[in-house]
Amino acid sequence: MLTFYDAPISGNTYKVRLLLGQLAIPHEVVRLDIAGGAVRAKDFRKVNPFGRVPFIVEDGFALAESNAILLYLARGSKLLPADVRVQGLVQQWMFFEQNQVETAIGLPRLWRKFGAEQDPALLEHYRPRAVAALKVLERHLARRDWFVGDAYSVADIALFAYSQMAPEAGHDLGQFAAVSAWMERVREQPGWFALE
Ligand SMILES: N[C@@H](CCC(=O)N[C@@H](CS)C(=O)NCC(=O)O)C(=O)O
Repeated sequence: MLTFYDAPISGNTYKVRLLLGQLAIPHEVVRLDIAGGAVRAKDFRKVNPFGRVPFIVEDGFALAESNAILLYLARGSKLLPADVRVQGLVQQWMFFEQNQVETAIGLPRLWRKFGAEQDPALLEHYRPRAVAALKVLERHLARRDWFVGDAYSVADIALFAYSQMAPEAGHDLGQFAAVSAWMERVREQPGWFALE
C-alpha cells in the first residue's frame, strides 16, 4: 500500500495529489497541518527526516521531493514516456521548476496570500527571478502545446503547480499568452482538479 503524506495549500503536494488522481493510483492519505507545525513535529521527522511534504512510503520504501515522487509514480505510464531523451527533457524541466519557478513564485505567493512576513526587499528579490522564469516558459510554449514532445507529462504537472500561482504572487499573466493558453490545456486534462 502507498501512503501519501499530504497537506493543503502546498503546490508541491498538489502535484502529487493530481498525479495520483489522474493515474488512479490506489493510496491512503495522511493529511498534515503545515501551519500548525505538524510537518516539522518530532513524530513526523522520525518517519520523514526531511521534515517536508509531499512524502510517500510504499511497502517500506520512502521518498521525498515532489518531482522525485512524480517521476517514481509515473514510471511506465503515459505521463512519463520511456524514451531516454524524452525522459532527459522531462527531468530538465522538472529541475528548472524547482530551481527557478517554485521558490520565486511560491514564497511571495505564500507571504502575500497567507499574510506571513512581507519583507519588501525579499519580494523585490524574487520578482525579477519569477518574471525571468515565466519568460523562459513563454518562449518555450510559443510554438508547443506541452513542455516535452506532443503530450501532457509529469513536466507539465510540475510546472503547472507554481506557475498557476503567479497572479497570487503579484504577476500579471496577461503578459504571458502562451503560458496562459497552456494552463487552459492542463485544466482540460481528464481528472484535473484545482488546488484547494
Ligand atoms: N523541494 C521540496 C519542497 C518541499 C517543501 O518545501 N514543502 C513545504 C510545503 S510546499 C513544507 O513541507 N513545509 C512545511 C514547513 O516548512 O514546515 C519538494 O519539491 O517537495
